[in-house]
Amino acid sequence: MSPLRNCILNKNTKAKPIWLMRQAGRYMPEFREIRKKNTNFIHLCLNEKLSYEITLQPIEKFDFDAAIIFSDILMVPYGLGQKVEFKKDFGPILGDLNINLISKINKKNFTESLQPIYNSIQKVSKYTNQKNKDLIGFVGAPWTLLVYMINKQSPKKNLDSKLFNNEKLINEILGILDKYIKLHIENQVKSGANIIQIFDSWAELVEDKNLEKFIYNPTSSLVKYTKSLGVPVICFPRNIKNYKKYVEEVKPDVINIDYNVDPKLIKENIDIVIQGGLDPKILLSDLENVKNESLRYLNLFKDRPYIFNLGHGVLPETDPNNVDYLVKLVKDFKC
Ligand code: 1CP
Repeated sequence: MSPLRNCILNKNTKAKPIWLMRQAGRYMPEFREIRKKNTNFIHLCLNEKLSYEITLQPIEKFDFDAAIIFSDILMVPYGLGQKVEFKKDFGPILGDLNINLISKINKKNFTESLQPIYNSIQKVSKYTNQKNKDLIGFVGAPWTLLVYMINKQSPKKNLDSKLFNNEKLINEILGILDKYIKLHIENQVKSGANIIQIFDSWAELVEDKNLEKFIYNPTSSLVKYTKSLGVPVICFPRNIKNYKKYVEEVKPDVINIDYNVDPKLIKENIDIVIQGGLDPKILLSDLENVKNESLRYLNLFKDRPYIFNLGHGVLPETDPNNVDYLVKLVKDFKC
């Protein structure tokens, strides 16, 4: 069985499979070369030949155990007809959210506008099946997509909390997102993705009293749906305060932890498969430090099913040689 599925489904502890969030991206000179010639990021995500090539760049270079399809969580708002652009050195900029327009989208239009992503998944899955590797499809969680859709830019830049006061509108958008994120999951699974990861990058912005309505309920609906397709699901509610409660409420197969949480406490309190944790900044330091910090996670989760990953995405300034060193270290680790 492929390495991640063996860890997730059979609770295998003998090997620690490894892949990294944002493994296909800006720290790789091979990616930057392609990106220079393709200034429109959305078009790049919808170029099935290049998306296939970019997805496999880190697999061929570092021999990761899983590929993650080169795309973006904001392809769902794009598929719903909202304008999405990526401005250099700024990040995403979305157009006004026109609920009347979005309500007119149907499943057929949505699937057609994202078809190149599904074609790319089909091609990558032939490669990953042949090499006995996994292929991760992904979506943004409803809350995180809602934040980008109504804030129209990263909340890192600015977030107007008044935007969330219109409860009727928020509920309407959450309803639409539930339907179309499920469709995006289904299309990826039908094309060959054999694991789904749900990114809730802005889970930390939700106050405790609203967790049920914005995080637990909408995400557990997606988790149930993904499981019904026979595919395991990994959740990453970045910087959520209470991972234990999240796992109890949302019931993913795997929980990806961030780097601010103490992994010892996670080990003591959570008994499902764990993924990630290492601070991506560690990869900017020297190899000795990379070794010591990585061994901390590997030794701690030695007797547990554990997928090696980071506590957030690989940073653009990361030296690819450090990534190479890390992958070898994890693969040589004896459990
Ligand atoms: O060259 C460039 O400027 C583009 C940089 C880039 C890349 C390589 C963006 C812009 N997205 C991606 C790809 C991407 N995004 C992947 C591909 C597969 C991989 O290698 O992992 C994935 C899984 C994502 C997921 C994603 N996009 C998330 C969730 C994970 C996370 O990092 O928190 C989020 C929040 C986004 C939105 C997004 N896409 C890109 C940017 C700059 C942002 C905004 C981030 C922010 O708000 O600061």
